[in-house]
Amino acid sequence: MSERTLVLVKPDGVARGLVGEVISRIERKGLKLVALELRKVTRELAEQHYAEHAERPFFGDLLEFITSGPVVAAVVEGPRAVAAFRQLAGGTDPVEKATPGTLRGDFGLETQYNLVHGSDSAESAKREIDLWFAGL
Ligand code: RTP
Ligand code: MG
Repeated sequence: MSERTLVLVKPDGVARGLVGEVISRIERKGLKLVALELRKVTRELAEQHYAEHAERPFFGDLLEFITSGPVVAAVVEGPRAVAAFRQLAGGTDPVEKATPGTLRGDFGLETQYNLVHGSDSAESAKREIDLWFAGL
């Protein structure tokens, strides 16, 4: 059974030239790209995307960061795609949680600048894909 997930290469990943690395790992894992686009993120889109964190102390910084430069947005498909990409990404804190061999573990140092986003459930994926790629 195939499912879809929304992947973002965040502004830090794009600025550091890690788009190819992220795409390459997605493809080598066996997942398939069904949409891929470089996007400037508006504040409105950022607020909707991260709505679940609206009450968190880091929300303002998170919005500043995610709108600070272009992101690469992708829809990725395959068996257990949500969990499979979260495995490739590694834990949210690139040092304390992500292990070497993961994107965050290999390339990240700080929780805010953790390179990639991946939907955290099939329900989140559906909501986020509708938000970023309406009609896909
Ligand atoms: P994401 O949604 O971006 O894929 O990351 P995630 O599921 O691993 O982590 P989540 O808890 O959803 O947090 C969303 C993003 O907010 C930033 N963050 N900063 N300063 C902090 O304590 C803090 N905590 C989270 C990170 O950029 C995180 O990816
Ligand atoms: Mg999350």
